[in-house]
Amino acid sequence: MRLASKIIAVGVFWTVAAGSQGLTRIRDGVDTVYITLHSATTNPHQVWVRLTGKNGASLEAASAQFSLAPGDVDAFRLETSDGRAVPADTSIEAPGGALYMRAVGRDRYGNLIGPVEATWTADGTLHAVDAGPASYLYYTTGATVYNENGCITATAGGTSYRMCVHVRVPPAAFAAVVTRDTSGDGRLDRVEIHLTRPVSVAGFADSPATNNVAVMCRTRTSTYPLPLTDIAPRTPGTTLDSVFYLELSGDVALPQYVLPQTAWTPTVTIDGFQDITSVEHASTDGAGPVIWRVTKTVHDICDHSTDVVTVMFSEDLANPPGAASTPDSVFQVWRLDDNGNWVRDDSILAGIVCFGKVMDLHTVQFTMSNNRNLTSKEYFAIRSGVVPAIADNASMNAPNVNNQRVPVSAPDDPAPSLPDPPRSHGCGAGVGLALVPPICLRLRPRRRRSARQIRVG
Ligand SMILES: [Ca+2]
Repeated sequence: MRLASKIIAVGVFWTVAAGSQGLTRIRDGVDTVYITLHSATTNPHQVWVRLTGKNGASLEAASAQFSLAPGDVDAFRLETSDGRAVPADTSIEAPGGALYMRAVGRDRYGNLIGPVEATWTADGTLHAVDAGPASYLYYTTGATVYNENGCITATAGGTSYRMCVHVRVPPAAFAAVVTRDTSGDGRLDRVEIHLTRPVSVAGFADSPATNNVAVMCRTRTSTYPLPLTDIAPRTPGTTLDSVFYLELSGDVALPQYVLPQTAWTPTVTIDGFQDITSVEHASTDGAGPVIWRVTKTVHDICDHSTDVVTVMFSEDLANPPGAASTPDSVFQVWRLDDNGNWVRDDSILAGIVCFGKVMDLHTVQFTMSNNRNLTSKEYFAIRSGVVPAIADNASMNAPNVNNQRVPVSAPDDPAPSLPDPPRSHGCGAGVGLALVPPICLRLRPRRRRSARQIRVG
């Protein structure tokens, strides 16, 4: 600054607000005084000089007002969005929990710089952070599937700030539990577990403690387990999965094996796994119906057109085939040839125009009006793609493509008898008792009257 006077100052005694002071010598009317300003407030700044001479003479001058910016980053801290310091140790819960933090720096004199760009790292078992550089970090847990522990470090201006994080993930709940009859033999062989999030395969499927997983059937008088043979992830070889298969024993010696199970809805309990809820969950019916029994009743050994075929399914159907369906559109007919190979021949049902009677929701009848002789060498299965579709009454499950082939129990060579589908079975809703009235008049060739049946006169 220039002083408005020709007084030759020979020296300046100076002070600054912070209390520093000193004496400098002016030569030829010019000198330089170095002043360090270290209070970078938002108010305007101004440097003012007064030279005081003898006898009260003085000269004054002031600089223009100016803003004083803070210096380089010397230190910083992590703050929340409302300016509070981020705790050194924080816990959040996945998948909704998140952390927001920003790096706020100060210069060597403590002047606030504001948000400063930092680089970010995470250690321990924490999932990765966006390394930046960025002045803030938004750390989400939407994809976190198991507990994590570690610390996040921000580095700016050669200094670092570290805070530790614990991400807690609640146990996975059941999204769905669904029964399956993958072999199509009418017994449950799998229960599909659908979890709300992936869990460690190593911690669940590979656990030898299958005893901690129970698939239970309940009757009105007792409760019994369906034994497991394995727990497998849906995707072999994966480390995380949200769908697991509880493989059920197909041991024919088990007492429940003699019963059709495609309507059963056992409960599932998983105990002792940190990542999975231990709350019991009922399954839903995901097993399609199969044929359980086929019986031919002979009324006239000389007239096969009077033979009545009764087909019992393993569970109630939503729409048992009736007047609108023909047996050959609903069933496949198979035989074993002399070499033990399956040979399909539906023609033995050709020409039968409809089902004769719907006994109940899981039993239908038709008459061999085509006069063909059905024997115990024939096996029945449900055709796939039947219209209207054959489906169970509980969940509209269609039959498996590989639904079992059941031999005809015929008087010539009765097939081994199996128990009926229980009227009130032990695992959920029972097979219905509702009777559906006949919906189709039985059509069969007109029979000739014998001479004794002809009325005369
Ligand atoms: Ca079913």
